[in-house]
Amino acid sequence: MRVTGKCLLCIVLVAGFGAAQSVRPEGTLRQLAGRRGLLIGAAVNVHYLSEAAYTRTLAREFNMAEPEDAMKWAALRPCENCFDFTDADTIVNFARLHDMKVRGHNLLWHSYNPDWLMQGHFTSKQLSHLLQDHISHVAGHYRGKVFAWDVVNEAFDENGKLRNSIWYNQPGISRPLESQNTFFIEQAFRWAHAADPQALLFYNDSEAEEINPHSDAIYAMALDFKTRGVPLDGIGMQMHFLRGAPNYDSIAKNIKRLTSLGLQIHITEMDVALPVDAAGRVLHVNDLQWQANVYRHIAEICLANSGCTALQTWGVADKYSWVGWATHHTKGAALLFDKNYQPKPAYKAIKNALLHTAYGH
Ligand code: 9MR
Repeated sequence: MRVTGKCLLCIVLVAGFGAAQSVRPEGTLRQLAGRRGLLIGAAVNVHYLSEAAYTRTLAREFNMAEPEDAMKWAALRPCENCFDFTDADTIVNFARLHDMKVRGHNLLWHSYNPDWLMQGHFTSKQLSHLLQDHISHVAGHYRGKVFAWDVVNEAFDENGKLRNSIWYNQPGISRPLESQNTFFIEQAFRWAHAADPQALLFYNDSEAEEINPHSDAIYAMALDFKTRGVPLDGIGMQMHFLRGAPNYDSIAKNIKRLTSLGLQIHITEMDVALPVDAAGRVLHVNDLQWQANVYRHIAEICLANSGCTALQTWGVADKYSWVGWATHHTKGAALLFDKNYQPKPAYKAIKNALLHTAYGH
């Protein structure tokens, strides 16, 4: 047989397809998750979209993306009267091109705010206007493109107390005398709903996955909001596991009490950190299987409750992850793909959960 240039390409493509099939006969993560009606996501950093292995892995394995930083105030709002949507738009366009849903993160946080805002000595009334304007502008810009927003991020501390912030009490946005102390959160949700009535609106927090004073405070707020018709659709559970395995029963119970209010749960920022050497290599090879078990348990808990509709990791591969700098590079290797974008046991474990866990009610 004469092999023309075109045929040669066919052979390469068929060979490549065959290889991919033999590595992953059951399909990619997003294919399996799609069959289960689960969104499987990754936090995305615009700087790495120029790296072929990064974009290939992201588009092949995930059906949801969330800008890791590009939608935060400091990124979007370089000065009081200007918005810069360049990086965030790049991520949103990438996701849309690859048929991925986009989660927005976030509209109100005590952290990662621009200096002009933090040092502007604004009055409560001015802060109200700034926040309303920001939410309308940003949620309006992404109307129909961002399907779910982390409207408010990490407003409570681990004791269930509202954290000090410009939005809450320093000096806090202006509020009616008789209002609750969660008024600034409520207001953010109402403004987000007005800007994009179709978007799902989430409250997102960390270390509030299990039943504890932190999650009790979030539950109390959620119950109050649902009772009074504040447009809250779901709770984001970050699930950064940096210090060992969580209490799975407690997480399942917390998810159940929240979904019983009619709320969705999104697992929004999952990673499972392992001890690593200075080069980022895992110290104990058995840890990879331990890590896989944590991922599998969480995926199973999510799949067992039909209100848990998304599972997202905080990054695509171990090559780039906040865990390294947050732990002075003593921990890392926290994601589903290693530094060379090769799938880890945790990847297989989530697939097994998707293939074998019974449907939730
Ligand atoms: O991973 C994010 C890192 O790149 C940023 O520098 C940092 C500050 O904006 O935020 C990190 O992401 C955080 C997320 O926005 C909220 N939950 C905790 C995440 C890890 O710190």
